[in-house]
Amino acid sequence: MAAVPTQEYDALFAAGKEVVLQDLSGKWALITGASSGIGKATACALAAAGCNVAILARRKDRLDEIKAEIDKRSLGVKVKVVVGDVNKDETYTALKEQGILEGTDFLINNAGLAIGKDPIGSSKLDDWKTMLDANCLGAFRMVNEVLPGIIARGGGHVITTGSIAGIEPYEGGSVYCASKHAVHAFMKVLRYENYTKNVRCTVVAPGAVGEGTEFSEVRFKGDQEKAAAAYVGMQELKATDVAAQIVWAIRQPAHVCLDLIHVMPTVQAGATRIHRSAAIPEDNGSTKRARTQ
Ligand code: 8X3
Repeated sequence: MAAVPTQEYDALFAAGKEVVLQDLSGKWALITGASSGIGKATACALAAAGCNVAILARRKDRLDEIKAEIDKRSLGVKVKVVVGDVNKDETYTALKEQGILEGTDFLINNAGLAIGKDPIGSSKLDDWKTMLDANCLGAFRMVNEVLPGIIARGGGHVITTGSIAGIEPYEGGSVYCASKHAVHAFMKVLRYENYTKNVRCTVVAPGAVGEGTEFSEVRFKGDQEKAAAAYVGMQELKATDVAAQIVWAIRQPAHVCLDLIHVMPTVQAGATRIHRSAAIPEDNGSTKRARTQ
């Protein structure tokens, strides 16, 4: 039997300063939920990394704005806009017509939401349906439709936005947590079924993500005060923090798959363990006053 190859010292030292990342030029990423938050940040970050992007969401004006921003930066990438809902048949017709179903290398399966934070017994059925439709059925269907093309192209990457809520449920989060647990389970099965086909599968599971997103506003149905209260006294994650993780996962060497990226604010150690304080550390080592309501 051949010996396991050794790694030279030069390689050991290089790992700390010259990370070899994959070149994304000529590749296509399809990003769902791309009109805001993590999806929008990921579209911009991937374009900056040289990847062509197909951006999908329901709000055309937002998508057009993102396309214009990418175009004006002359990044040398192409942008396709798809206006649609991940649960509608016509969205998949449009994806097919634009050659996206067959042409995607990386699916950033991000569309989803939390809506309502009422306890079981007084939750709204419509809120549950909305979350299950978007977070589960829509996300699962998107993978089902895009995966054959990825396999036909010789491999690729499916990244789905999970959550701390998919790892640790919490009061008031019943169906949101259930939907994200389902997402994590679905992605595990996807991994089991595709690790022999050069398809990488990643769940990115953030804790509290506020800045740059509409997450909390949507959850609290436009109540700005309640939405802001979620992040008082803490530096939560920004949309760009999560986007950077997604780009990092995609750009890993081809033999490396990040199955789960569980990224949390430094001050959050669990779904309900958040340290809130009067002063928030900044990246430069100083502190700023905590956000207040
Ligand atoms: C978003 C994080 O903690 O609001 O998925 O569920 S949390």
